[in-house]
Amino acid sequence: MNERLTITALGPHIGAQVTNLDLAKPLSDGQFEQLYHALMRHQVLFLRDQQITPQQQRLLAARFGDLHIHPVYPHADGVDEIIVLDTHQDNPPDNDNWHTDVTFIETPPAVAILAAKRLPESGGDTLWASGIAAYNALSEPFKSLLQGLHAEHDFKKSFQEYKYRKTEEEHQRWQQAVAKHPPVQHPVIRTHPVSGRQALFVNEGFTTRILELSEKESDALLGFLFTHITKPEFQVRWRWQENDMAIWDNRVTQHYANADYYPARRVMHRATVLGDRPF
Ligand SMILES: O=C(O)CCC(=O)C(=O)O
Ligand SMILES: [Fe+2]
Repeated sequence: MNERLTITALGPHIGAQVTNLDLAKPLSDGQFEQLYHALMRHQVLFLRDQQITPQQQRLLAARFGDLHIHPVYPHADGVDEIIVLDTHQDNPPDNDNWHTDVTFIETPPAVAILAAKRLPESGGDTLWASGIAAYNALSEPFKSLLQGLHAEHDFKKSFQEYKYRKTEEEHQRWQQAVAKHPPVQHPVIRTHPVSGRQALFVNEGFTTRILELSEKESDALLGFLFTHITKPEFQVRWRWQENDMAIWDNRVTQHYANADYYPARRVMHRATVLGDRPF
């Protein structure tokens, strides 16, 4: 059996397409190793024509580590670890901001796996940015300034109360999630635990302030960094087809889900693999 994956880079900094792999079947150790290696190098991988059930997606994700169960997003029937992002007229998209998933916990996800189940006629692309490329593009004095700094990440910055008031039950779930998720602190620059590469690790979705700076300094610096990450040079943009999958290294990337298709419907399934404490 030919087990070699075909990996085609989509740009010099971030993104690659993988062919010759069926993610619905259990991967051999050799296939998994190649996939993981490609993920470390390219940070986000794309695969077309993947017919995968929530159960199979959970099994695939579990190869990468322990899975996260999201505190507020709904999940697939009987599969708590698979988030269903079903956006339509009455449930507007809310990932149209640059963010790294779940940085509001002490051990933010290492990897996330997204499957496109139902797409609008056009639009709904997703963009990923490399925190490694963004960091590398900074000047040396600026890198030195950032090295010693820590930032606060807060669940409430993206999951705002007004969005969770449709029913009493929904509001209670939100309140419990807030109580369970006080703000956490992470370094502004993190070191990838496997590749050793350094990456910018603040994101507009969850990062509220830099702890060692005055409020005005923090606002100015975060404002610059949030803009810096949006440079197209650091990015890859994926135009989805149904049954596409994306796998990203959530330790060193951010992403933005374009909401241009609203109010049309779009359904995605996500599995989220826990990581370790950033350093
Ligand atoms: O819907 C998308 O394309 C991405 C949504 C998102 O931010 C996520 O799955 O983490
Ligand atoms: Fe996300």
